[in-house]
Amino acid sequence: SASAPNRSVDVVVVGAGFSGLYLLHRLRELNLSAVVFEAGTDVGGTWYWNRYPGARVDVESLAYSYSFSEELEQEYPWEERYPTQPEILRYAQHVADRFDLRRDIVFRTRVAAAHWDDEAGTWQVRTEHEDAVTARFLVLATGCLSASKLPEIPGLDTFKGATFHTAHWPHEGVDFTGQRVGLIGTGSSGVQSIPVIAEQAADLTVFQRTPAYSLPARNRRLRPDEIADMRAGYRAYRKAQRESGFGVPTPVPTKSALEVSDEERDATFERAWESGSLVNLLTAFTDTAVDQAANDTARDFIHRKIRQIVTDPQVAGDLCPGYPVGTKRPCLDTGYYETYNRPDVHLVNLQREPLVEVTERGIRTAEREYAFDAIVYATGFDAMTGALTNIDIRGRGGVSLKETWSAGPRTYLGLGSVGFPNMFMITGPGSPSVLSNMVVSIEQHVEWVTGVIEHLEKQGLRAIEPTQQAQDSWVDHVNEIAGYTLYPKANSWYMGANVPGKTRVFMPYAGGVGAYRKRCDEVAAQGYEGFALTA
Ligand code: NA7
Repeated sequence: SASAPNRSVDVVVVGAGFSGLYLLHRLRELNLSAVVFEAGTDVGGTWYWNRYPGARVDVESLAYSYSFSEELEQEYPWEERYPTQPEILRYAQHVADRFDLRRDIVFRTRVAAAHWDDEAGTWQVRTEHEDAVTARFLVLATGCLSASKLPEIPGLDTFKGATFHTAHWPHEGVDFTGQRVGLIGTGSSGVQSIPVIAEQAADLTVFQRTPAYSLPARNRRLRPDEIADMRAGYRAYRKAQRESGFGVPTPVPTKSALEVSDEERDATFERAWESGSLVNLLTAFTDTAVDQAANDTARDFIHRKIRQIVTDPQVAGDLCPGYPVGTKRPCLDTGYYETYNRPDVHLVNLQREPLVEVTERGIRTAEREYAFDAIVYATGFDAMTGALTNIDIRGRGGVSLKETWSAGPRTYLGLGSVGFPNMFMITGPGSPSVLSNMVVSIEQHVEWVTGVIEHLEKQGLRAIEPTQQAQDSWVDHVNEIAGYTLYPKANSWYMGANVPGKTRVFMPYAGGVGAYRKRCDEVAAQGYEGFALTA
C-alpha cells in the first residue's frame, strides 16, 4: 500500500469500506488524485471489523453488491443468500484487487484531524502517525456503525477473564469450548452470535436491556437458476432498487393492517415470517410504520411466534419487545429464540435486574454476581455520528464539527454541513443510510459527491458548502418525516438513545431512498441548489 508523505492530493477519503473503495475508483475515473486512510489492516470497513461468530448481512447478497460494474455483477460468485462476514469481506477484497485500489490506500492509519484552511481553500489532514496531507476535498466514508461502544458501567478493566467486543473480534477467532460465557447486548450482533456461542460454550448467560424483534433468516446456498435469473435481469432490478423505499424492491402494499380480516392479516405476516426478509415484514401493510394500532398487529404476531418457540413462559415474556416493530432495527437470525430452550443458556432481564458493574470474576447485577471465563460485549455503536465526531474536524473559522453538532447532527441532504466547505459525508445523518440497503445508498452518494467534485473542477470553482437556509429546511424536513412515523417512539440508536448524554434526535432520513435520490438529482440538475459555490 501507499505510504503517506507530506503531500497534496485532490481528495482525502477517510475509510476503505464499501464507500471508500467505490469513491477511489470513481475519483480515478475523473483523473483526480486521492489517498484513502484506513484504520484497519485491510479493506472492508464494517465487514473487516465485525468478525464475531455468526456475523451475516441482513440484505441478500445479490442485492447487497455493487452495480457500477456489469462485469463484476455478472461474474462475482455469491454463494449464500445472506453471506457470512468472511464471504462479504472476500468480496470487498476482490473489488480492491480487481480495480487495483490498494495502491492508494494507507492502512493501519486513523485520521486524527482535518482542519479547513480558509485562505488556501484546502483541508489539512493529519493522521494518528502525524502524517499530514493537504487536499481540496475531504470525503468522510467512515461508516454509520463503526465507533463501537462498551456498556457504561464501572469495573470493565477489573475482569480477570477474556473480554471481546463483537466489532473488534480477534482475527484468529475465539474458542469458547468448556467456558462460562457472559454476553451483554441483544441487537443484531448479539442475536447473530448468541446461537453460535451457545453451541460452543459450556454455559452462556445473556444480559438483555431491550429485546429485539427477530425473524428467521432462512439462509441457504443460492441456486444456480436464481443467480442466472438475477444476472439476466440485473439492469431492471437495480433500477427498481434505486426507486424503492429501502433499497430492496418489494411489492408496494395497498392495504391497511386494520382493514383486513384477522385471517388475512395473519396469513400476510406468516408469509413475511416464512420469507426470511425484513422488508417483507415492514412493508406487508401500508401503515405498520406510521400507525400504532396497525403496528400492534405486527407486534402481537411476533409475540405469538416467540411464545410458540420458547418453552419457558417467563423467558418468552422477557424476549417480547414492547416498542413498535421496526422502530429499532429488527434482526434476522438463525435459531435465536430456539437457543433459549437450551438448558445451558440463561437470560437475564436487565429491566428487572439492572447491571451494576463488572467484577474480577464476572458481572454483578442488582440481584447477584455471575462468574464467567469470558465476557462478550455486543453493545453496539455510537451510530451515525460517532465516527465523524471522533475526528477533530474544524471548518471555517476553526469551528469544531463535534461542537457544532452537540445538539444533534445538522446536514443538508446528509451530504454536507454548513461551515465545512468541500467536506462530504457518505451515508451521513440526514440521509436514508441505515434505513436502507447500504450498498444502494453508498453508490448513490459516491456518484453524487464525485459528480459535484467534477462540476467544481470543470467550472473552476473553489469551494462548495450548504446554505444555512437549505440546511435548516432539510433538517426540518427530516424531522417532519420522522414525526409521521413511529420511529421516535423507541430508545434506538437511530435516535442516539443508546449513548448516555447524546442528544435525542432521529438521525436518518425516513422518506425512502427513491424520494431521496430524486431530491439529490434535482439539486444537482439545478446547479447545486441550496449550496453556495464560490469562485
Ligand atoms: P445494537 O443494535 O446497538 O445493539 C446493542 C445492544 O447492546 C442493545 O441490545 C443494547 O441495548 C445493548 N446495550 C448497549 N449498551 C448497554 C448497556 N450499557 N447496558 C446494557 N445493554 C446495553 O448494535 P449491534 O452491534 O447489535 O447491531 C448494530 C447494527 O448492525 C444492527 O442494527 C444492524 O443494522 C447491523 P438497548 O437496545 O440500547 O437498550
